[in-house]
Amino acid sequence: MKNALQCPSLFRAYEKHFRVGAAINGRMPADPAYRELICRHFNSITADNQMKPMFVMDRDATLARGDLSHAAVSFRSVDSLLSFANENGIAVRYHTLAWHNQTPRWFFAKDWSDAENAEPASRDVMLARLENYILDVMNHVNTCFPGLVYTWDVVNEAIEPDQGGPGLYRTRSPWYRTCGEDFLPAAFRAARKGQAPGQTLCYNDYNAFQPVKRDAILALLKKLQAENLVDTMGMQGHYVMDWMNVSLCEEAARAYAALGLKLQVTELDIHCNSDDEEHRLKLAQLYGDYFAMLKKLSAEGIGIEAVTFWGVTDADSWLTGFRRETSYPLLFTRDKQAKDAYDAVMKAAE
Ligand code: 9MR
Repeated sequence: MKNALQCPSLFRAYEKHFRVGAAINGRMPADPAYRELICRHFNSITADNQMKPMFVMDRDATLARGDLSHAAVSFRSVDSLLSFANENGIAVRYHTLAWHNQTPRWFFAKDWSDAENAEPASRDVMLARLENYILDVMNHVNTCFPGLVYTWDVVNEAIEPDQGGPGLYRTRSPWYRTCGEDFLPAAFRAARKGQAPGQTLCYNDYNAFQPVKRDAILALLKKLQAENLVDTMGMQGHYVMDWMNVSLCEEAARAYAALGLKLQVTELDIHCNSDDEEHRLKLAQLYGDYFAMLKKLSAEGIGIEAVTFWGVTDADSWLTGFRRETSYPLLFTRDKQAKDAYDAVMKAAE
């Protein structure tokens, strides 16, 4: 294995096709080895957490402001990441504006109460809070860091077949419970108002390759397109080695692109619970096939804006905690060595 700090750049290898990005955490910009690794291999970053509503919405300031339809926001964690990107000439994808998760529960309460059984705010109030929040974030980012963000995850993970009523919407989401499916077009309308020229608006979801979920997402995207509200489909791409199916990913990517949308792979990793030789080679095969497929789509003229890994090295992956076993899902080892999977991705670019 080779030191990832000395290997040829991933993003340069794919420059003709799409940006290559990574999700980073708040500690990485202060770590010289991570800084070097990120700048060498990625020309797009997003935050694994710091840009999510729970890190931006400020309850004390909201209570002090006393406006029941307008939460106060604080951009400390967002700005430190945007400054890092800005100083190093790295573009940013903003993840995420409207999400059922990592949004404080008080944001959905009638009187900003933080109690578990608080009375929810009405639909109209929630739609006003949603628009105010989205515009506050977009205006701040576009004013303080003009030209830095190229794409916004406007709504994340609204379709969930296991909870699905009509349309297979995620019915247990506080957004769905307060506003029904109307929160989706409302979020995108606000984002259209807040976007700067050249930025794209993205719907983002996981398991977007699975036929049942894919078809529900396609129906949602068509509704949004009828009002020209969405530009890009974000296929997250959290895969598991034993069931990842590159052909199904290709079929789904083609179906989204056939609507006239751009594509992004927004959160790529392949869970794998060993790094013995057999697993290393299988991981390399899957990554190689996957990137070859993406490159083929791009060569055919399908617009792929970016492919973003969910983490930089295996040490940063959320999967180890989530799967309750050590995971080896990315291209670089915990010691920042380039794996066979890195070689396979580079080979697919040739
Ligand atoms: O990587 C994120 C992890 O640190 C958080 O604990 C988790 C909380 O839900 O969110 C992770 O990121 C998720 C992303 O925001 C949306 N798609 C699924 C990702 C992995 O769970």
